[in-house]
Amino acid sequence: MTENKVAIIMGSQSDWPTMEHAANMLDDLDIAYEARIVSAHRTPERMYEFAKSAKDDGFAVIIAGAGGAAHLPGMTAALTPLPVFGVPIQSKALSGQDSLLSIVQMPAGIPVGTLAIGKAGAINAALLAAAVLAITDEELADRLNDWRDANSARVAQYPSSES
Ligand code: RP5
Repeated sequence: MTENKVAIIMGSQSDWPTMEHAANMLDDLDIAYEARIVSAHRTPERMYEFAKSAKDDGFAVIIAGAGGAAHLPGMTAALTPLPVFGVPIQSKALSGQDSLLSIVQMPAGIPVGTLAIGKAGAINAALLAAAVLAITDEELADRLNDWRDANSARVAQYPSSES
């Protein structure tokens, strides 16, 4: 088990079906994480306390999922020196384009690494977190390489009509 911990935070319980994909990916790579609901709008004090203490609490990377007017990743990034990867949740009203633009358009000075909308973004956020941790963790680097090899091996050479 990799000791460096990843924090998966999200603005709402309704984000979990998306963010669970990040958690599952971290499980597959045997990376320790904690998942928490931390809303920039509804629980701003919780967000502040989490972000200010995240580094001292032993987290190394933060994955933050939010939808709509998605301030959580940017606000969190403003409060911690840790790398923050933002996952735009696929909102009902605008299919996640609101989430994406809210997260990706950070003014210069406070970066948020923004992933794709929805499930793909959640999975890739976990893989990106793994890649960061793997820089200083050779065993994790091997597991990540194995996962990538297996991912390649799952791609058939030829298309099939059978589902
Ligand atoms: C955001 O508002 C959350 O990240 C969520 O994606 C969105 C809607 O939240 P709920 O109304 O479903 O709780 O803060």
